[in-house]
Amino acid sequence: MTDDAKLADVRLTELPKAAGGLAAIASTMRHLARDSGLVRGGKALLAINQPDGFDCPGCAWPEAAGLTHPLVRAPGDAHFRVSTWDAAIGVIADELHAAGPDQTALYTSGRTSNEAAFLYQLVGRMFGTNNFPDCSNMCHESSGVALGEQIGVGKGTVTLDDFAHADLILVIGQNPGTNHPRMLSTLRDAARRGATIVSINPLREVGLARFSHPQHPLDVLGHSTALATEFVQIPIGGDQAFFLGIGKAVVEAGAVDATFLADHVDGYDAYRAHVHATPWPLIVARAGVDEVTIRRIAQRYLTSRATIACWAMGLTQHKHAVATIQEVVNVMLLRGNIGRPGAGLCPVRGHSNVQGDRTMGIDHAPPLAFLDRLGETFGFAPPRAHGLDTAATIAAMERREVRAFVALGGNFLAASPDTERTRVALESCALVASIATKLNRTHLHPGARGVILPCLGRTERDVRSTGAQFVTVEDSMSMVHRSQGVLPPASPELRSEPAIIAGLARALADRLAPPDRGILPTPPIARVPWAELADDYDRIRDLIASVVPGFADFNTRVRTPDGFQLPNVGRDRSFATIGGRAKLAIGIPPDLTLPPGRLRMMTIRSHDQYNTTIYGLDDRYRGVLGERRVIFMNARDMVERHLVERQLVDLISEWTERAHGDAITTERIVRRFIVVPFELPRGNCATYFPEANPLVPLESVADRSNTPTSKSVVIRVVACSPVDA
Ligand SMILES: Nc1nc2c(c(=O)[nH]1)N[C@H]1C(S)=C(S)[C@@H](COP(=O)(O)OP(=O)(O)OC[C@H]3O[C@@H](n4cnc5c(=O)[nH]c(N)nc54)[C@H](O)[C@@H]3O)O[C@H]1N2
Ligand SMILES: Nc1nc2c(c(=O)[nH]1)N[C@H]1C(S)=C(S)[C@@H](COP(=O)(O)OP(=O)(O)OC[C@H]3O[C@@H](n4cnc5c(=O)[nH]c(N)nc54)[C@H](O)[C@@H]3O)O[C@H]1N2
Ligand SMILES: [Mo]
Repeated sequence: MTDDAKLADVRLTELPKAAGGLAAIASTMRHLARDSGLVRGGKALLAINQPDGFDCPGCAWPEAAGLTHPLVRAPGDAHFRVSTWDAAIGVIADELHAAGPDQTALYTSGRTSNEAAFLYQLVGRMFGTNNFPDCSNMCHESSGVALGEQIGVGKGTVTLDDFAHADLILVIGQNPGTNHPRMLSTLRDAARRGATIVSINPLREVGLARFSHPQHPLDVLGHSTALATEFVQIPIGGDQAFFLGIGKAVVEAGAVDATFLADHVDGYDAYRAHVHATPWPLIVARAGVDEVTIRRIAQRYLTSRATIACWAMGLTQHKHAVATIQEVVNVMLLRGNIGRPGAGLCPVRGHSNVQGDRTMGIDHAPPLAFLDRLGETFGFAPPRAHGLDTAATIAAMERREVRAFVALGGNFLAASPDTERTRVALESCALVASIATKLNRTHLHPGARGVILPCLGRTERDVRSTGAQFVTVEDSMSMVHRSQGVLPPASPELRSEPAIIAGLARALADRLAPPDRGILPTPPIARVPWAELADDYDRIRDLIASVVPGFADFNTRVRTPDGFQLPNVGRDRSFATIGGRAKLAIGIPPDLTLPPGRLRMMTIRSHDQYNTTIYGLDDRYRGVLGERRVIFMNARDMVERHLVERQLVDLISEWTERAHGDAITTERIVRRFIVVPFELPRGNCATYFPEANPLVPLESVADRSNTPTSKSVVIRVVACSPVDA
């Protein structure tokens, strides 16, 4: 390094030995105090996950309202102005009407309740579009595609109780210590009972090493439980080859469950031939894990009577994500580890209702059977052509083929890939409207018109003319239960999501069927009793019961203390939706060789953030305080590039596309990131989401699920010149 290259002022600390404990309580309380006022926050904390409380919105932090009136920005205005509800909703209805259904996109983030999601997809489809991009497209879409093909349902198959009976729990590409803290107590109980937990991850995440329970007095005083028995430090993207290797070892050992395969699974002969034909050296080279280790984990798997495989974004956000997840499913099918106690598949979801939103029809490629039932129930012909997902929506905006954009929650700009392009795409729209609990970056980059509608958060009481309402959500284990806010609303102006959507539906119906239309028949959208639905959510649930399978007697069953569980053709081993048999998949693992000098970058979460909402700049589990624009690098990769700890660097991603035989490379850059040495595999590096999103090329998506490859971006690291620094 040159003498005058500047070092950043960032504090790097020792990594803590355990996750949870007093520090975690202190941190949660700090955020509650800052967000909601300590009194509101304290009360909210007590009500989280109680039978009569609201569901933990993924990380137990209540939302701050921060918004109390509808806001509208007119064309040419520099600022938003306070508006009335009618006027603001009228602007959205006008713009949707002008753009038409094909040029409208309706985004959903995963906190939306079942009731709101159902109304939202209904109004969108009655308007005439399947353009329902959602956060799932960037999240577990790859899991949904992989599982849908292999077991006939795009969801996990385990229940919480299975964790009490598993011998082996694989935690693959997931950091529960930060992102699923409630899962840690489940893992701790499993570990105490003697279950083996194997973490497969490029990082030795502290939260998986040891855990002290914040509600357990002894734990808080410093006792902690060892969690992961074993840690496999896999390079980014090595999982497909790794699991092919496990499968090969199982087959070679003659340890498959032949009865289960014969009775329930298609494709074993082809699979066996495929693993025999794939040599160990190729598997080892592509997994980046040595054969001894692969065989050791395979041995653990062979001796386990019941195994659960959990995974999250470390598997879903790669070009080969679908094939990788299918290789995990293959391994599980080989020994019948699906649909029996203590065994199964567990894609661990993010947002509290992202799974339920999909069940309710938030889907750009909805099953035709769903559309048929929707059409029968509401007397209309839903559009059947596939709509746009998240990446396709941004590309369509760039081509001026999406003109009106409505977001039910979320932060589309900051969460999407290729931030700069997404910003320009949003700004090119005629309308960007958001229904939100708090302001975020997306709202600051509207199109010609911008509308922001403030809604009640999940923690707030929702009282309609028929009385206090509750909503429902579905968790990662397909349990449907109630969620009811306990706090007084931050402002009497706030409306609930179902009420806002019903209001939009009526305004749209007015435009599509003006009162002076003469003898023309009333269109279906004008025949739905939107106002009554918004006043009594039981009526929405009755409609859901008649459209969505598994929701019969919805209103009765959801009033039981724990709610109810949806049927699952994987768990019941019927595989009824795919002809009665599960499928083994054949895949060839990718060659991960990088061009000289390049690194493969994953974008990950820190402790003090919830997706695009950053609560603090510390990541105490990774020992970085006060700064998020950091790049974690292997020390030898640093030396090779003459970089030192805390040096300022620019990160440049490269994306090559082949068009008409020509290769065209585009570059994206983020400046002044800080180098932090970290124990990760050679050739790999990590940055934080969303700071590094400008580097993720819009076209770099997973095969078949179209999920942005946020965990696999090829970059080079360049020292900032002394002038920059
Ligand atoms: N506090 C908090 N909780 C959250 C969220 C939050 O932002 N903050 N977000 C919520 C949401 S929407 C989601 S989807 C979940 C996300 O939960 P996670 O999936 O745990 O989140 P990430 O930080 O993206 O971490 C992915 C993990 O995958 C590892 N990884 C990366 N690439 C690979 C790979 O190629 N192979 C393997 N085996 N591992 C890899 C990373 O090292 C990291 O440990 O969390 C939810 N909960
Ligand atoms: N590079 C990179 N990009 C990623 C990821 C990654 O790992 N790396 N992860 C991806 C993943 S897994 C996901 S899920 C997406 C997340 O994408 P989004 O879901 O779009 O993003 P969030 O940050 O969760 O959205 C937060 C906003 O939602 C609004 N909100 C919160 N609660 C409510 C509510 O109850 N109702 C309403 N109406 N609004 C509410 C608030 O305005 C808040 O600012 O990001 C994806 N992007
Ligand atoms: Mo997510």
